[in-house]
Amino acid sequence: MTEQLTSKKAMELENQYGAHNYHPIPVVLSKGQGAKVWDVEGKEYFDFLSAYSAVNQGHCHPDIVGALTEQAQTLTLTSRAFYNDALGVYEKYITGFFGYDKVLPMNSGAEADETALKLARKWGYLKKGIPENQAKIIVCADNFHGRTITIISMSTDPDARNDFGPYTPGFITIPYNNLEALSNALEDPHVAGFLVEPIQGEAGVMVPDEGYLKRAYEMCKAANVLFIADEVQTGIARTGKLLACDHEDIRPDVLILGKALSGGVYPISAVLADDDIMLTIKPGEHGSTFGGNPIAARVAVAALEVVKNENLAERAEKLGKIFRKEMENIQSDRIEKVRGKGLLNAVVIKPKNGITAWDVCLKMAENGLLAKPTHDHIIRFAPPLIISEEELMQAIEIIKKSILSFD
Ligand code: IF1
Repeated sequence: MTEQLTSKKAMELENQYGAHNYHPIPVVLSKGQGAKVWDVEGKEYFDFLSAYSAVNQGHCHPDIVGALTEQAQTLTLTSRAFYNDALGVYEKYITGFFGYDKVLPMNSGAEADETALKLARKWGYLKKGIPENQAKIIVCADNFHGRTITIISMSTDPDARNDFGPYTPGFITIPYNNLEALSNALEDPHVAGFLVEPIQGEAGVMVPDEGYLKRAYEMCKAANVLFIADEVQTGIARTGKLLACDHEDIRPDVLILGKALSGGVYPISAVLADDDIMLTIKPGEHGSTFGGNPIAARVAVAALEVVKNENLAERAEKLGKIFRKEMENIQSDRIEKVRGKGLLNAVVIKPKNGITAWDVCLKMAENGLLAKPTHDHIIRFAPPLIISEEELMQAIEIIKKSILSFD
C-alpha cells in the first residue's frame, strides 16, 4: 500500500475495522527516533509513554534494529522442536546479565507472568510438598500483570475482570505495601509464591515504602515461599537501577521481564530463576512456538547491550531527579502530587473546573508531548531513557506550559 493516509483516515480505519478495546489519544504516529515520534502530518512529539516503558532504549535504536534485520534475513523461526544457533548464546548472556542459573523465554509480559505462576505451583508441589491442587499464590490489590483469564482472576480492577468469569482459583489478595497482611497470608502452609510489582504501574506509579520489598522478601524466605517480582515495566533500567528490586538489594527467586527486553522492536519476555526452581518444569510441560526464536534471541542481547553501554540506569536515576524537582516547582494548585523513581513518574492532577488528566494530555499533545492518563487524574511520564538532558528540559517546558494554560 503506497497511499499516504491522513490522521483522520487512519483513525477512521481503526475505529471501523478494529475491536474497540482501547481509547487512544487522537494522534497517528508514523515515525520514531530516539525520544521523539512524528505523526503522519509530520508533527513532532516527545514520547513520554515509551510504549509503557518498552522503548527504554529509544525508538529505532540502530544496534537493536540492526540485530533484528540481520537475523530476519538469516533465520527467523525454528520452533523449539530443534535447536537454533542464537538461543543458547542469548541464554548464556541474559543469565549472566541478571545473575540466575536459567532463563525461560516467552513473548508477551502476560505469558511470562503465566509462566512464573506455573513455575511457582510446580515448585510448590515438587519441592515444598504442597498437597495436589492446593497451591496458592499471594497477590496484591490493584496489581497489573496482563490480560489472560488467570491474570485477570488476580486483578481487583472491575474493568479488567467484569464479565470475563469464571475465574481461576488459587489466589490470596492482600493490600499492597502492607507487611502485616503479607505476614498473615504467609501463615497458610499451602502458599507457593508471592507475586509483586516493585512499583505498581497501572495503579498510578505507586512506590511502596522504603524497606517494604526487602522485608517482604525476608518474610517469604522465612515461610519457604517464592518471592516473584514482576519487573515487566519496572525492569531494564527504568527506575534508575537495572531492576527496581536492586534499590533494596534483593534478588527475587523468580524474575519476570518483558517490554524493554527488546527495546520495543519485538515481543520478548523472560522468566529467570535458579535450577532448583526452573528445573521443576520438564520437557513438554510448558512452552511457546515463538518463545526463544532466533530474532528474539539476537534482539534481546542487542537491547541489553544498549542498556549497559549507554549507562541507562544511571541516566534514568539522574534525569528522574531533575524531572521530579521541576514538576514540584510548577506553580499550579492543579498539581496534587509528584511521585516516582528514576524515569517512571506520575503527576496527580487535582480535578478542578472539570479539567481532567485527559484534558491535560490533549493539551500536551497539541504542544508536542505525548503521555497517557491513568485513572482519570494521574498522568504517567516515562520517556525513553536515552533522552538527553537538553531534550528533557524542553519537554518539561511543554508540560509546564500545558498545565499552566488551564489557570
Ligand atoms: C496495555 C498498564 C502499563 C505490566 C506488568 C505484565 C504486563 C504489564 C507489570 C503484561 C503490561 C501494560 C500493557 C498495556 C498497558 C500497560 C500498562 F497501564 F496497563 F499498567 F505499562 F502501565 N506486568 N502493562 O505493566 O505485559 O502482556 O502487555 O506484554 O495496553 O494493556 P504484556
